[in-house]
Amino acid sequence: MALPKIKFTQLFIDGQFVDAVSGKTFETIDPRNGEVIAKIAEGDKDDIDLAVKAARHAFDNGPWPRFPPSERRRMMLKFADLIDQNMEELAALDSLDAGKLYSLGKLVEIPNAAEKLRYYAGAADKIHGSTLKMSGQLHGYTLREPIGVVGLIIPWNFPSQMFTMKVGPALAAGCTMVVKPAEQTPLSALFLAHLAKLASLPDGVLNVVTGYGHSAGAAVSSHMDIDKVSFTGSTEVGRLVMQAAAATNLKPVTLELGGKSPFIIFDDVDIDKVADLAWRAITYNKANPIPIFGEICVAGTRVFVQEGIYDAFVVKLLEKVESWVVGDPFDPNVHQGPQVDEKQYNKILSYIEIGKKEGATLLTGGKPAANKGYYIEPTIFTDVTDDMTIAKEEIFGPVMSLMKFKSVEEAIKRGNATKYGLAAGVMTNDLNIANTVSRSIRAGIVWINCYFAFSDTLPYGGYKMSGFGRDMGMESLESYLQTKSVAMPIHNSPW
Ligand code: TXE
Repeated sequence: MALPKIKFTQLFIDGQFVDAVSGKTFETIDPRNGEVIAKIAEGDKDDIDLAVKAARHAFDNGPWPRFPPSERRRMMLKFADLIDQNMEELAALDSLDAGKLYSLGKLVEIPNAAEKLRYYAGAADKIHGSTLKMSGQLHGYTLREPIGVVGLIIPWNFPSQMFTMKVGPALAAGCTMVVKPAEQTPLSALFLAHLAKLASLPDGVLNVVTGYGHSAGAAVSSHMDIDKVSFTGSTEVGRLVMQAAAATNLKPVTLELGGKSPFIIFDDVDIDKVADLAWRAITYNKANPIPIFGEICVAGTRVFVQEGIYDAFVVKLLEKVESWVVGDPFDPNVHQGPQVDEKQYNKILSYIEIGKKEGATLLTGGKPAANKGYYIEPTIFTDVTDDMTIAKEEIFGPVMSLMKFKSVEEAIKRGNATKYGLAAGVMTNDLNIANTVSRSIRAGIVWINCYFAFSDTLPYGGYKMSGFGRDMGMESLESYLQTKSVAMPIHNSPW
């Protein structure tokens, strides 16, 4: 297919595409070959200030929070329709920028990005408070009001979906916003800003400032006039965001951070089916049949297999690897595209070296899969112990650690032996085991006999150092609202 033409490279502030105040630009890189795709405006603190000013004005004086909710819904639905109408271009932009499989973008991710807007559009007119009894001759009620101007800092692994996942509830609540996309993947965010304008969102409601995390991102989290920040990214940066929020205006933050999810397989399962699922649990988001390879925070990277089926399971996994094609994400026959950038590519390769040095056995893979671009072979380690670095730290790539266990108790204990708590998978046909393990694992989402079973309706977020607060579902909408209690005498006389 023809590669997309890059139409938008400037910041989107107050309804206009503009250069950065500094006039600076940065290069966005094609992970298939390391070549420059385009030069993008490099926003920093001055641009964030302008974007916040526009968002503040739109919030304090503009129509968005004052619209009847049905009007917000109508515009959000139009925005979603425009995403559908531009599905191929958006999917291609994300493939080009992030190395994501084009076919999956078109089939799954971009349609889903539109659906997220529809889900929250439907909620826009269902936001309401309560009427409450008070003592004496008083009654009270609550109003659910938009929290104000929000800062949305998003990563590169799901550029379009993360955009609407955060923008959707913020719009429905009546907030105005500044989005800071990842420096690796600015293209689709700018295209989405253009669609928002076509959908008639009033100027200043949705602003997009592309640029680096240490400058533009940090200016969002420390801004005195941003009322809330929603962040998805690394645990290290999540900590900085929270510190900046605390050191400035005490804005609430929601953090969706790293993970090291256990995928626990008991020996009563159908090995063939579960090997397939386990493979997808580590390869998702770069792999077909479900979407950059393992670049997803819920990746089931620690695969615990009960001893009775361990050897047979290893054989099945190797069969999957044999038919696995790593290559250009625009090629429909390819299962796995490149990693997003050189930094991630080097990070993954260095973890593979650490795994070997610490004594894990490299069963397959472990090397670059091409001589240009950021391609890495699907990699499986066996003989991994819980204290090895590859079993503890988030690798964010196609690297699976296989571990053997004996009992339910051992599986729970080792599954929980991580500072993270984002997701877990439990594969068994025994209901007692499924219920016991799912209730004992400390993670924000547990999948029983499935993996990556996401839905816009299902809240999503972490326990422990995987963060707090939830994206998706009505719980996310709640975090863009605040409650005002109003009290008044029942009879119109001073109380
Ligand atoms: O993340 P960063 P990176 C994990 C994954 C990955 C690692 C590093 O393990 O290998 O993080 O990835 C912005 N103030 N995840 O370096 O730096 C940045 O510009 C405010 C997990 O890409 O956390 C980008 O928009 N913002 C993850 C966003 O934060 C700052 C997804 C994420 O970048 C900032 C991605 C600062 N000081 C990586 N510094 C997940 N949970 O899905 C950077 N940013």
